[in-house]
Amino acid sequence: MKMTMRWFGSEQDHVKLKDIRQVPGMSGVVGALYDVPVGDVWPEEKIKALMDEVHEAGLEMEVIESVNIHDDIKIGLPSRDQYIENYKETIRNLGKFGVKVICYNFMPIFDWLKTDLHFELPDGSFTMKYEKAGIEKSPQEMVDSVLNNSNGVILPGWEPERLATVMELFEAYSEVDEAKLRDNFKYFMEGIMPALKETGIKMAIHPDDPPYSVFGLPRIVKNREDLDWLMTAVDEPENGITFCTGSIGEDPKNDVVAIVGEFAKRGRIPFAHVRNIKFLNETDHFEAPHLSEMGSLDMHAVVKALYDNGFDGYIRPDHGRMIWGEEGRPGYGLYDRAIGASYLLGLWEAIKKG
Ligand code: DNO
Repeated sequence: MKMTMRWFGSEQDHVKLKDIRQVPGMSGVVGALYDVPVGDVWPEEKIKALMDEVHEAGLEMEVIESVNIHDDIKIGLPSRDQYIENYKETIRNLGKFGVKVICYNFMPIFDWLKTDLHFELPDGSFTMKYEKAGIEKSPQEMVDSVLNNSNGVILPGWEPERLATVMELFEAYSEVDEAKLRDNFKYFMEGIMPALKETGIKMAIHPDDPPYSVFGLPRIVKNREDLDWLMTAVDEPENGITFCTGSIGEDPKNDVVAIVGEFAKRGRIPFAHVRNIKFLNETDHFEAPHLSEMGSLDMHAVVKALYDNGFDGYIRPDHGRMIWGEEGRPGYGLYDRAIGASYLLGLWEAIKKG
């Protein structure tokens, strides 16, 4: 198991590589290129420059999050073949620099959704909250409210250029139901498989957040059955999961511990996002500190399910609260993620020696 932390690059991230390095047990960062338009090939020189910077700081970068999937692939337009070729080229380029895992998602239009990015907890810290009623607005209103409340930083998956045309995107997805989206996933995964086999890179699909349909859009990574379909449809070890406890756990019907254990045992979890959430009721929650007793998920049981089932991939503590006056990208402060990582490493050590 390797512990990592997401890092948005020296231009965009208020957290410095040298500070990440000082977090005990941190093997590396999870990075990405943020200035390559979705669908374009990631150029070797840019990958190299980023990799060199990370290595100079004494860290690794074996996981990329995300190489995003062009909407034409998810919609299934004829132009998808070119985008799949580009994706293969990006995989090969990343493989040249030691990348082992690519995290991505297959959510139409929106990546993750939260309704409050600065929810204050009784201890004075700030976290993110999700209330189902909060997304009962038009897609355009949703986009505006997220873009206007993100502290001037671009949230992952919420690139303003792409979302500027959100209503046109909705039109383009009008014929895409879950069955079609599944077909398009299979077509994509089979298409890139030769590049994965050549490089040894594993793809790790991120679950839908929240794990149900929003704004009438199809979603295909919501629960155990979906994960089983995805893994069986292209039954290769390179077709894997980014197991995100906070996303799968948002549906109280999902048995997070059983699901993570099953897919770890099947060897299909190269990467895990491990964080806690606290339910306010059946549908709403906030992102809680990692500690089991502070949230609704049993973190000891999650880590144990990974350990007992032979997990040997990468973990990141995923999100953290904003504490000690830190300001920056919601969910991605240094301090609380460092505390979360230490706690998870402590659980791991105790289980291993147990
Ligand atoms: C949110 C992240 C997601 C994730 C993408 C993967 O903080 O977990 O944005 O990176 O869904 O493509």
